[in-house]
Amino acid sequence: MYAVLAGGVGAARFLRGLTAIVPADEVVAIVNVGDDLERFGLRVCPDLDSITYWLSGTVHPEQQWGRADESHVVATELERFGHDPWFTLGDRDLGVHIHRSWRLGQGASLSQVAEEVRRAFGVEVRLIPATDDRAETRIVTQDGRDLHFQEYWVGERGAPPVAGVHLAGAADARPAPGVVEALLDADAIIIAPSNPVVSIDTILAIPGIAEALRTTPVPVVGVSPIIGGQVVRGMAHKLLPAVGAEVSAAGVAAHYGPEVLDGFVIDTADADAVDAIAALGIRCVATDTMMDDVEVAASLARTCLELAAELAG
Ligand code: FO1
Repeated sequence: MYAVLAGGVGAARFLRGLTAIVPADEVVAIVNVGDDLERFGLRVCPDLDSITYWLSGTVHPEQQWGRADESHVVATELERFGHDPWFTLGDRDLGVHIHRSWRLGQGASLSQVAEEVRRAFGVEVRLIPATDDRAETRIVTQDGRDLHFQEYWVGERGAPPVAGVHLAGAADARPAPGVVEALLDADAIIIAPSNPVVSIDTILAIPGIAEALRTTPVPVVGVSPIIGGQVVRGMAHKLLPAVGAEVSAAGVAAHYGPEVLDGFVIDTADADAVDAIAALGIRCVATDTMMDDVEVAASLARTCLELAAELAG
């Protein structure tokens, strides 16, 4: 069994590669829920939904989030009442949010609903939210505002300079059922090339998860989300400095640290960082990490599993 700490798009691409080389039903993704938000009384889970849509082949190919063949009839009707369409919810996407919110209203847990949704989409990878409790990524801007992640990223296009990031509610949150067990029983644990601050740190901030990673005998291999010193997608380059981390492959390895990481896979463009990362006590390998297609993602996944096997040996 393979456990993958996952955010959104980068994790989805990696999981497509991993499930090309190992049986999908041997893969468990522990998914960030810090991006989640309530909209019109509905619970929206961007990272769980992005991975579900990617792995079921229903993701919007250009946006890389939301659904392909989407329409926005409901969103347009909502504008009739003066609702600002700052966060677009398509009609097909709303189907998931309505079902999820209805089930949560019946008392189901988020992990129970995540299991129903991924099965309904024919996704064989088990998707477990990092926590069933409320934990919300907040961005503190340098001008003193405390914004929900989506208000910062979508509402303000990620423009405001960032002073800090925190996961509101983390102190009272518990790992969802199956999370710690997966981290202790896996053959390998992979930290996907997701945003280190708002996708991975927000998983590690749930009490018990970072501790499980530090104490598990299972090898933990991370994948750098930085290629050639640049982020592949998103805003990690704006958030890493806010948490005191350098925007580089070595900076991310140091940010996770040798307590968590046993190995780190970086891109060949950053191969000059291999020695610096090894000096941290983290075994480092350079390979092609730009997952433009499933073949590269599969090759990257294979490199991760080979490194994990070497570390286990
Ligand atoms: N991203 C945008 O840039 N604009 C949107 O209106 C938007 C809506 C949206 C709705 C559902 C969903 O699951 C994701 C959505 N996203 C949107 C992407 C979202 O901000 C990101 O997927 C993650 O939260 C960050 O990786």
